[in-house]
Amino acid sequence: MASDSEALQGLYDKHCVQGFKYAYGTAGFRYNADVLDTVMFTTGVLAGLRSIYLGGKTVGVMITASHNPPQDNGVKIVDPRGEMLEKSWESYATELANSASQNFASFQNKLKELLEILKLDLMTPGCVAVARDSRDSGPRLLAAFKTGTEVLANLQVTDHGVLTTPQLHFLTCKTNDLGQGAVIAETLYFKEFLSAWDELTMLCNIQSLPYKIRIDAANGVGAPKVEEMLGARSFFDNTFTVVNGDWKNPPALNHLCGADFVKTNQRLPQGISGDAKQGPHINCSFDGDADRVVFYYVNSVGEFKLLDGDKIATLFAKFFQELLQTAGLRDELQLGTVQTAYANGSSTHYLEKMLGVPVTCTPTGVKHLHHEAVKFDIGIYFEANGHGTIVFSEKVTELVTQKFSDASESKDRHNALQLLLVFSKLINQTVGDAISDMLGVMAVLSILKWTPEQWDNEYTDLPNKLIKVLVPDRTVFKTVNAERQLVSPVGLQQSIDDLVDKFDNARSFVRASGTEDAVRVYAEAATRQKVEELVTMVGQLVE
Ligand code: 16G
Ligand code: ZN
Repeated sequence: MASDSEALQGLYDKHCVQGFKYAYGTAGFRYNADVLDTVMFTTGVLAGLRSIYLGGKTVGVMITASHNPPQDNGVKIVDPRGEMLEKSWESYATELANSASQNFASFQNKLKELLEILKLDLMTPGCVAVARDSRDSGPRLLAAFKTGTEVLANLQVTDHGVLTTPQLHFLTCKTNDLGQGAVIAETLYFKEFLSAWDELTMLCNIQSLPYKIRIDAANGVGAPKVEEMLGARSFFDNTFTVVNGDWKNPPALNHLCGADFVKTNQRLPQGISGDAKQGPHINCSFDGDADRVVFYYVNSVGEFKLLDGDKIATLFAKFFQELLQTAGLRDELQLGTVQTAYANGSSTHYLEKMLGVPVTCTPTGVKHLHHEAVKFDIGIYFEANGHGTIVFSEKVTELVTQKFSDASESKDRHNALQLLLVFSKLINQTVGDAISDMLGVMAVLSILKWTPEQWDNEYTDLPNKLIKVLVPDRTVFKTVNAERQLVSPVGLQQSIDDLVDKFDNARSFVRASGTEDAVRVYAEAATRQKVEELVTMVGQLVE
């Protein structure tokens, strides 16, 4: 405890160094691990304050840099329901970190100011749950974080050790649901999703997966977790293989593998070959903290075919629409999808025109998508990069339970109603979760009896390309309309539009990255060659 100045300084001096300027970005603070000690310390303080502010509810903290290279790390705060930290607190987090990065006196003043604005007392009890991914800077940064929590006198800190990001979101939510006294451990996560899987396979009479699955775990924390989880069921015996599972070798993390590598380079990761002798199978890649997943296969003529976040969203949309129809709930429950500007134009067309499912577009970043998805009864959101989930409103459970008690309903209808409930348990609704999404996709494919090709054939992606352009100051690139239009630099959007008009079926947008010092340029067009031309030309306009 550090109510007096000297004790507070003692804690500050243990980890804080001066001079770096921090900003809470799309997914928290994320930088080279060498500069993170100070912000880890202040995040310990801030997470504690957030818990006290919320009446002692448990607030989660995840130490990870997701798909970034091994030398990076980061930290993000998770609110009690498992969702991302509320926006107004992002600025408190940034201000507190930057005050500590100036000197002790500024930190002390900023802390005092926050306590006054928020009307908080450092003596009030609170709870924080923390976990980290497999990076080698994790233990050092965790220690700085824990010292920060000591600034609060009565803060209970639960250290969950090494977890995937979605496990931490899930456990944070469960801790608050189950209340004081409940034993919250990782086993709860495995149990929850495995029981949903058991229920589903029993209900649909699925004895085994239709084909084998190879999981590229990006040499990250997803590897031991998915192995432990699937290993616990004989159902999965001989049906899955983990490749790039070397999570105890931090320099290998995300290197030539993982969801981001596969999506960005549109090619197979290291360790997975397109060899036809493997027998029928599907592949998927997680990212470094297992909150993203993309699928892929190699077709009969040897081409690499990606089944990304858009394909996952459309698969679920089609499936749930049919399920609602069979359950007799199509008019009563609203199904909708949420995408970003990166969604392939063909996927949006398929959802809106072929399926008749509404699509909302939001800026990049899970918090934006999640926020819109909860407005639907069944809200499916996926970024093209594979990050996403499905959220179910309370009305789903209520209506299903109500209909279920009606004995006059047919057997098919009963089954569909039950399936809706089981899916709401199989999906990690708190945040995108590679393991839970993977099981969700495998469940749908097994029920529909679809091969990867059949899934892929629902629509054809427009050729697309994403490039990164380095500019002197990316903050001048300001967008509106869910990042699809630039309002600054003035005139640039008009020039892009004039270019796009010269191409068939084309689209292009430019936005400043929220995680890197660069501007991203995305383009789609009717052919590979045209998309190359367009993206290069728009890139030149931006430079
Ligand atoms: C973060 C976001 C991810 C988004 C990416 C965009 C979360 C948890 N993660 O990793 O969803 O796609 O940023 O990065 O929200 P960019 O702004 O550099 O393009
Ligand atoms: Zn991630």
